[in-house]
Amino acid sequence: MSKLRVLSGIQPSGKLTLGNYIGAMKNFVALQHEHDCFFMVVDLHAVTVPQEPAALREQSEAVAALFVAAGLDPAHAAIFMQSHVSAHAELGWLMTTLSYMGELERMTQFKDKSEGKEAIGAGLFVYPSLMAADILLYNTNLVPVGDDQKQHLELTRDLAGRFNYRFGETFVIPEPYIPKVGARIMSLDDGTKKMSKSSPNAGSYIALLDTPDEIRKKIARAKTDTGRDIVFDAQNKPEISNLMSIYAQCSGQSLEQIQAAYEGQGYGAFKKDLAEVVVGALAPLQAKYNEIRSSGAIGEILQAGAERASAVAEQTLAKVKEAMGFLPPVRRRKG
Ligand code: AQP
Repeated sequence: MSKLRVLSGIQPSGKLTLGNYIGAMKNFVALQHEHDCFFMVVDLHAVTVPQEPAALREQSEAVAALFVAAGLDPAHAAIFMQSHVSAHAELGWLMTTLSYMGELERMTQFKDKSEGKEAIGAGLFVYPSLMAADILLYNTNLVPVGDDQKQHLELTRDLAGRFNYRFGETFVIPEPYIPKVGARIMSLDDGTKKMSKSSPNAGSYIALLDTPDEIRKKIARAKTDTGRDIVFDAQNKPEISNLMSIYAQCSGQSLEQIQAAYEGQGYGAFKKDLAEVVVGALAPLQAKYNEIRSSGAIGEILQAGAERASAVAEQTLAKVKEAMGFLPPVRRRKG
C-alpha cells in the first residue's frame, strides 16, 4: 500500500480512558510507521462544553504526553494542539456555512450531550463542521476513530463532496479506520452506554493513569449480566462481552481464546485476571508518561508538530478560499 495521509484527534475534556486508547490511540501507533500521520489534541472541540481554564491546560498537556507515552514517535507523526494551527478555526467556519441545520440536528453525539440541558452551546451544535475542517485540511485518506465517530465522519464525507460539487475538486474524501474488536468500549456501570471521559461517575471508566488499586476496584465493581458464563454475546450479555473485549485488546488474545480459557469459571475469577491484564498493559505507558512529563519535552514536540501541520493546513485553506471566491490578501509593493 502506498503511503496514506492519516489524521485523528482526541479532546482534552477529561482523563483519557481505556476506551480512547483501545478505540483510537492503539491504531494511531500502529499506523505511524507506514503512513504520513498527524495527531492532534482537539482543544477547540473540548470547549464546546464548559472547561475550567486551569484544568484545560493540564489536560491538554496530559493528552499530548499520553500520545507519546502510548508509543507515538514525534519523529514520525506530527503531534500538535488544534488551537496552535489557526486554519482549523477558519476552515471550521467555512464548513459551518456549508452545513445544514437538519443534518447537524441528526447527530447522535449532539443529541446525547444536549439531552436534558436548558442552555445548549452553539459550539456543540456545529462541532461536526469543525471536525470536518480538521480532517479536510490535511487531504486525509484515513481517520482512525472509535465507532462513536462514524456518523461525524459520514458528515465530513458529505461536506467534502458538497464542496467539491459546488466549487470544484478540492478535498480528498476520507475513510474511517475503525478497530474490529473494541470499537466501542462500554461504560463499566452500564453496558449499553459508551465509556466516556466526561462521565460524572469515575467508576464508569478506567482512566489510563488510574493506579493499579483503582483499576482493581473499578473492575471488581463493574456491572455484570445475569448468569455466570464467560461468553461473548454483545446483544444479550453486553456487560461481560465488554469486559471480554477489554481483555482481548489488553492481552492480544482473541475472544475465542478467552472464552475457551474461562469455560466453567465464573465472573469473579475472570474479573480478577482481567484487572491484572489491564494493570500490566498500562504499566509501561504510565511509566513513560511520568518520564515525559518530568522531562519538559512536550512544549517542543507540540511546537514542531504545529509547524509541520500549519505548512499543510495553510495550503489547503488558501485553495479553499480561492475556490470560494475570497479576494486574496493584497501584497504591499516594495519601495
Ligand atoms: N468508549 C469508547 N470506545 C472506543 N473508542 C472510543 N473513543 C471515545 N470513547 C470510546 C474514541 O476516542 C477518540 C477520541 O474521542 P474524543 O475525545 O474526541 O471524544 P469522544 O469520542 O466524545 O470521547 P469521550 O471519551 O466520550 O469524550 P467526552 O466524554 O469528552 O465526549 C475518538 O476516536 C473516539 O471514537
